[in-house]
Amino acid sequence: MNSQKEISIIGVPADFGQSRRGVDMGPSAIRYAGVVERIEALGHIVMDEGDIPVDMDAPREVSGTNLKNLKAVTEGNRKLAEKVSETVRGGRFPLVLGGDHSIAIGTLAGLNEHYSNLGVIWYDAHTDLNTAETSPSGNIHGMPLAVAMGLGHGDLTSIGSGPKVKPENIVVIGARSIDPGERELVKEKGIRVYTMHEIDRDGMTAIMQDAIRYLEDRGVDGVHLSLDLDGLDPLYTPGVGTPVQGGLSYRESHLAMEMLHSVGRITSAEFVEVNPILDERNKTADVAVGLMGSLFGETLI
Ligand code: 5AB
Ligand code: MN
Ligand code: MN
Ligand code: MN
Repeated sequence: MNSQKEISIIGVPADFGQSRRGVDMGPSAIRYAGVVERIEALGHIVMDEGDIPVDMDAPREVSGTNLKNLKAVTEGNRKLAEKVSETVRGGRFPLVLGGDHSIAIGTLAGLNEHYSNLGVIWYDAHTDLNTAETSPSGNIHGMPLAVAMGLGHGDLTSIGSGPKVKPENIVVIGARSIDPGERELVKEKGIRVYTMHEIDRDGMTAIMQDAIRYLEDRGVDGVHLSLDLDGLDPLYTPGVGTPVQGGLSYRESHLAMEMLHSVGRITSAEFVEVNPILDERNKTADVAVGLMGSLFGETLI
């Protein structure tokens, strides 16, 4: 039986963390794919809180800092942090819809007001551990996990107070595109990364069991799922800005969500990087909504 949750859907129509237009339409595409109905059908109470106001007319800056659109990213994330914090304060489960992955900065800042030992599951082809010093692109969507650990530009790390997550409370699942600076940080900080190699070798069941046990052993007081749709293979989710071949399958991803549901420890989630302009007939948004279904208790029978 499903334990009933009150879920607040928070849209973040922002694309400033990367350079391809269209990902700001992700929340619309996910709503169009039926997210509210899908989760309500499972017996949960769903409130669609609409979108965080994002100034899409903000100028696109390519400053010399290797942090594209720093001001717009900072502003959007401040608002999101506020909204996420208010949601948790009200006893509701924040379900954040992106938008590019830079919005995780705001989500984690908001969660940090309420958890002192948060665990994070980062489901992604990438580790998103760059800083301005290591980023090959200057795109902030490749940096949110570093920012959450307190590393990076002060404008970003100072959203909310202090570091938002301890490196030893992070698990990354599905990584297969890791930049040299990120690889160094993974080693230096001892971040638990399950690359595609481990998943191919051991299978998704063993990996998820290990990841869940690892976080439990850390004594986490909440677990946030940050799911970048490019964690899946582009065969299943073509509508993403930075696709990488050789990714997680549709079934592996559902299995992962089903296992997370059965453990019952996820306290917040975000689904990001859905870009309807790059998509095929809203396929990526459909997959996102299906995965949310599994996360919130949908079963095949
Ligand atoms: B995503 C890359 N590592 O920093 C960079 O989609 C890609 O949020 C980042 O995971 C991809 O530009 C960021 C090459
Ligand atoms: Mn990614
Ligand atoms: Mn990402
Ligand atoms: Mn991407």
